[in-house]
Amino acid sequence: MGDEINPLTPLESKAPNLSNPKSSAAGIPAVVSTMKYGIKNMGVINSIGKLSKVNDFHGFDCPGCAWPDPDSHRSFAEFCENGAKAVSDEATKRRVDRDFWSKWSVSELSQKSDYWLNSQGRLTEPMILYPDSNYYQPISWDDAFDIIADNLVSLDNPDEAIFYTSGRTSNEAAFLWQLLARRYGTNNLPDCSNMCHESSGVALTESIGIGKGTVTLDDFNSADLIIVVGQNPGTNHPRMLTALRDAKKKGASIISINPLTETGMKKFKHPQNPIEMLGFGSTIADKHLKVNINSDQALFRAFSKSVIESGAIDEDFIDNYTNGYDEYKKIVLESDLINISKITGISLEDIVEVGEKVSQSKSTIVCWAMGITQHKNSVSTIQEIVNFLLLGGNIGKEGAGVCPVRGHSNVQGDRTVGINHKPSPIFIDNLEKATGIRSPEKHGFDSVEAVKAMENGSGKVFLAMGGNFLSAMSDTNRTSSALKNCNLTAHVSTKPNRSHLITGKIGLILPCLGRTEEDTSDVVGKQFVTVENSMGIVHSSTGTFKPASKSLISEPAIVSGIGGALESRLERSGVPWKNLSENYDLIRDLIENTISGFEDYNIRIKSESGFYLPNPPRDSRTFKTKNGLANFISHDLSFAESSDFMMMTIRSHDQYNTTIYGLDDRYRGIKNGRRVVLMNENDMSNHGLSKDSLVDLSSEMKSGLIVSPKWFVVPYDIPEGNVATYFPESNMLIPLDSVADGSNTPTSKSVPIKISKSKLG
Ligand SMILES: Nc1nc2c(c(=O)[nH]1)N[C@H]1C(S)=C(S)[C@@H](COP(=O)(O)OP(=O)(O)OC[C@H]3O[C@@H](n4cnc5c(=O)[nH]c(N)nc54)[C@H](O)[C@@H]3O)O[C@H]1N2
Ligand SMILES: Nc1nc2c(c(=O)[nH]1)N[C@H]1C(S)=C(S)[C@@H](COP(=O)(O)OP(=O)(O)OC[C@H]3O[C@@H](n4cnc5c(=O)[nH]c(N)nc54)[C@H](O)[C@@H]3O)O[C@H]1N2
Ligand SMILES: [Mo]
Repeated sequence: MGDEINPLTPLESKAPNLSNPKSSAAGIPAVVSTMKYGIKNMGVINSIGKLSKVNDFHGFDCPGCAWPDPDSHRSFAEFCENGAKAVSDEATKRRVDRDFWSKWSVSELSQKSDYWLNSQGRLTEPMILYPDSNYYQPISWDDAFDIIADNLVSLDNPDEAIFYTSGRTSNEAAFLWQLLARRYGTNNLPDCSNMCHESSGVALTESIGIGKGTVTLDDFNSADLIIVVGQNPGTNHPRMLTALRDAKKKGASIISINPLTETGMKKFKHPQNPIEMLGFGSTIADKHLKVNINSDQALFRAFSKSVIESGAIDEDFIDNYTNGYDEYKKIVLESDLINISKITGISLEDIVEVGEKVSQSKSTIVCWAMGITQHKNSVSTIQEIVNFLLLGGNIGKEGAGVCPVRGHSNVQGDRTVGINHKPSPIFIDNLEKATGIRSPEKHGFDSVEAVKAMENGSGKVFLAMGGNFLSAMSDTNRTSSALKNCNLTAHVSTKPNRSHLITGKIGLILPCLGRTEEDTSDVVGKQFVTVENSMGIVHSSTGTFKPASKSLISEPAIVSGIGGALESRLERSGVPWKNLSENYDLIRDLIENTISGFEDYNIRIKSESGFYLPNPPRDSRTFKTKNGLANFISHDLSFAESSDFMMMTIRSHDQYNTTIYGLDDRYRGIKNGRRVVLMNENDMSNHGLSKDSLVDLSSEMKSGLIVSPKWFVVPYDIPEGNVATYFPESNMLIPLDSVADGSNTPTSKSVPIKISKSKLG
């Protein structure tokens, strides 16, 4: 196939309609939007019946996000607008079947938008794109498994194969997937975490000995202060707004830190509370600090200074549980608030006022997401946040702790059960004891390294368990050439996406059952899977809808199919693949025998609210770091700089990562257009731009200056010098080598760019 395949969604010809950003989140508009989306995809009767199953104890886990449900009342009341969109997107009545694939060539499809591709419906049967063909054709499951196994065994070295995972995959499928990679002989297990919370994992492991958060939902009810930084919960974790509202009612203060004043942090009208729906709603943030992009490390240093200077430190905790305080204290006291005010763009008065507030708090929680993890200095910023919390003894204390808010609904579980390109020696030993499979010790590729390996020819087979690697990764053009350089690319997917169009010599689409659908086996009948939420609770998820097509099989069955085909080609047989996929209890037994915390997995999982995995810092102030203590880690202050503009690439209200549900960003008042750049009005006038002006964005890449043409300017309340665009449209401007120190995460939230009037406009 030639170069006519477009790795990017096409340009947009019309400017979006603009109105003022909304002053409150959820409420009636959210219910209306939910119903509209549900009815469009599933019809009237279906949408009411189907949506009532979300997060029901006996139903399926919401595929929307990883925010937990209250232990005592998982119910319909916990559903939210964007969770409902995720469900109806999967439960759509539309189908992408063999007729669809014979009608549209791959090059024609690549000229369609990401929104169009997703809205065509559910994939129905395995499809193959043969070398030099422009049309996908049907293939049987067995033939597809044979092609994958043949390609794998033909490689010179197992490290030439890459096994990517996206975070919607269940614990059972993820465990089998890593077992397959390791049985084959590689740790090449990049995952979406590498682009997401990897920085949190790396930073927290060094600081407190666990790469996860240390709070439960109950802690929100006893916190004095909750800081929400670099996160947009109104859109991406709407159920978190209920927790924030309830915490406020119990007396907590809330501070929001963000270059944008996101609607969810202003006011919230609970969609299941008629009084709130009709009234003014609950105020969420008491104070909003409109920081410059990537200045959070400096801001938290200023908070630490207030805590130390006001004597609000917890000396007992520092003496008994921590290391490195003296060095940290020294650099904190040397820091200059005037300089911090300049870096952050926050006035000295506000820094002092909030400093007093944080010093008075007896229990503080800090929540963060992508606004913190996707910068060059993300690891040091997160360690600064931990240092700040350690000062007040805010780890392993009621109402306090770190809360990295996870994205994909099971991204945390996938990592727990072994999706890790850097397995620990203990994991390797335990896996061998439990399964007889000895993992190689050599670390595998993360997502960025995987692209480089495919680019230079040392990665030849790319297999993806979910996701949309092409569009989710940075540097779209390089990622595209890398994928095209492979012998084989194969994607386990539910909906069509752009990764299906940019393929290796052979492209395979392996369509699977979604989380919402019934999964039955001849051996045990109806099966359920398990997932872990953002707070370390493992619980079951049982699909209840009729599968979108009779030819769909489950994710574990697909892994088993590949495993079985591979087994017959390898010398000694190792894993009873078929038995495992026919009875997930057996997979859970293997997980129990490999990973501590899963004792009596098959028994405890039957409890309605699931069970908590052990969390030593939270449970007993035990820190499994190298020195057995919680570490203050001192870093020099740093921040991303640009001679022109600093761009953050964010999500609209109508998308789920690379899945575009619609073209509106309701809370921000942007309708019917995604190719927008949010700009401060002073910056606009300095550059002679007005509303709807067409601009080109450019970024310095390895290959020289890359231009992304024709973006519509939207005047917005954002600090000068900062701009925002939506991903994945802007991913082509993020250089592959621009990554966070220590975690290798693409710096999707700090991209230095230039803006000029569009030459094509
Ligand atoms: N509906 C819906 N739900 C989702 C997703 C989705 O796409 N749609 N995605 C899921 C996934 S995988 C994830 S990881 C999460 C993502 O959840 P979020 O992290 O909330 O998602 P983003 O849109 O990337 O938002 C980042 C926020 O950080 C702010 N920000 C950017 N840079 C900075 C900075 O330097 N400092 C500070 N203080 N703030 C900054 C932005 O203004 C924005 O409000 O959501 C999950 N849930
Ligand atoms: N510029 C920029 N880039 C980013 C980010 C950013 O903020 N800015 N965020 C990053 C983050 S946080 C993340 S997590 C990544 C996301 O990266 P990915 O996880 O790779 O991408 P998604 O868009 O979530 O994947 C969507 C596809 O998953 C498939 N799918 C959906 N449900 C299922 C299922 O149940 N099973 C299977 N097998 N497949 C399914 C569908 O076919 C769908 O097309 O993107 C990253 N990329
Ligand atoms: Mo994510």
